[in-house]
Amino acid sequence: MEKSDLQIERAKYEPKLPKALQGAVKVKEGEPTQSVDNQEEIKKLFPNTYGMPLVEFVPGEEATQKKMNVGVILSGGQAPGGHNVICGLFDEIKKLNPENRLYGFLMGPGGLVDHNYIEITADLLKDYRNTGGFDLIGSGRTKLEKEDQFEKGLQIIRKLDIKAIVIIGGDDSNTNACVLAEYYAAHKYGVQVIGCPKTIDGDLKNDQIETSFGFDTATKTYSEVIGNIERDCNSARKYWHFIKLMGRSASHIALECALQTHPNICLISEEIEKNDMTLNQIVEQIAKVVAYRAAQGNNFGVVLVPEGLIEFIPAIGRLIQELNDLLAAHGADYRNLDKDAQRKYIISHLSPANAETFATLPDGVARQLSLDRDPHGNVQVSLIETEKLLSEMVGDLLAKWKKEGKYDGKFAAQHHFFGYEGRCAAPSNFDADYCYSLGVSAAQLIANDKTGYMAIVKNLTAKTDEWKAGGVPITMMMNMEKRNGEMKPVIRKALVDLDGKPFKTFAAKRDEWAKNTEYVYPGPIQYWGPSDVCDQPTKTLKLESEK
Ligand code: FBP
Repeated sequence: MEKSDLQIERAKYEPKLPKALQGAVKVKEGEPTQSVDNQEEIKKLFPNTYGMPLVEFVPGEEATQKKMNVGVILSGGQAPGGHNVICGLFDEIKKLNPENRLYGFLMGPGGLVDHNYIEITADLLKDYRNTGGFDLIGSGRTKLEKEDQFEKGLQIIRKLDIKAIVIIGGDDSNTNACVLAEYYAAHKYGVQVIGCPKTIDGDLKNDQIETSFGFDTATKTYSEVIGNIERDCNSARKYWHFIKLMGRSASHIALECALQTHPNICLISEEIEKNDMTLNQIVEQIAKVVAYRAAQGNNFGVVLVPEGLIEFIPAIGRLIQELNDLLAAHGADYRNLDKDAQRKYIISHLSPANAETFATLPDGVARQLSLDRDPHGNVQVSLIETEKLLSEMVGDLLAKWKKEGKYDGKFAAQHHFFGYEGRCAAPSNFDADYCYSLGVSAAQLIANDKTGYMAIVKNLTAKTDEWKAGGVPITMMMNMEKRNGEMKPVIRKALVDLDGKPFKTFAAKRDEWAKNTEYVYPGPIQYWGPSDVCDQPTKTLKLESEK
């Protein structure tokens, strides 16, 4: 495979590790833990992995380790740095004992069930150090939840003499990691399962996880392109750019990009939900800014739209809830109908209020909402063109205002969706270091016989040397939520905190950004150069750490 000059140079980068992980390591255990909610139910469901203590790694004594083989799985959407987690894991297990082996299961959790794997060797890994993507072993969204999957997985685990499986994934995949850990512990199979916090969405965070990996690089990549669009917009002064940004549920990505680029408008789904806003109110809010700027002679602007917006508009959220239950219960009879019959079927099976909301939605959106969910029961919001829906509705409202003599500007819209563009970018120095450290922590959790834990690295706004590494019991992050029509134990998703510093900082500035043109052009991620440019974490992380 031919490599770019940047790839060749970047491969030489040596990720920095926290002090505690640089030499031999020992475990310092904290107090027993509890789940964030529904303690009794979670304890009952996870009797073997509930209540375990937090773990921190501190410098220890060199000791010879017994040989151990490890399996690794990449699960869900790509996130920059996944390859570095695998590199950290590989290097550490080889350091513990050169005879240790690492196996990669192919194309996500399905690889474990179907026994598709490769051995990951130093030679293979050398082309993947500090690279983006998950292409070393591929990823997938197969949900690991059934006993027969766990048993089939066990066959290959036994054949390869694997001591532990590391699942690198988001909240859903780590929930499954915990279910698998509990199952293997309950059956006394002696197989450990360790999770690792991945997702560009940034919604896998809590008191123990400061950020999920990939968020840093993805938001910097999107902010670079948003900045370029802003500059184009400010040069031609003739378009309104509607930019949808990935992040299935939470608006962390949109918020971080807004903090980096100062767009004229950035919608935050969590605020829209809290204020019980309708789609028409959102449209009116945008149209007012367009009209204000037009009156100043500025017929241009940039609007950031979080991907998950539609689910947070309360009336549409209620509709989706009922649709989820309906599809879970009657998906099979509905799937064989043609398009028109499907629409009628849905309207006739919904409660009157939700049927009315459904009937008023543009055809394309209504259809997307009633398509199959992903294997974890989520609406596939990346397929819904909210940016176009909003700009069309804004255009219609402005045309109405024009007729009424309330507005006299020009409105021409351009649409963009940034999601896949950022998920496989070469990891920033932050993500390269963070991911490598997570891989090393995962190896240490395994060597220290832990199961049902997620590898963590904290204190991330300090110098890498001062980062703190360890593990958090996955059950500690769980509560009960409805999925596919049933109450299930899941890791609680972190939405944008409207009382938190990142949102408040944005909220204090957004009126000025709407009226004036105060764009910031962050430029591309830099891998070499002044530390102030190359090693800075996200604004979200910095503001959150200020407390
Ligand atoms: P994960 O939660 O698995 O990290 O994936 C998140 C995400 O990138 C979302 O932002 C997006 O909605 C979704 O994946 C898209 O999924 P797919 O890759 O299957 O199209």
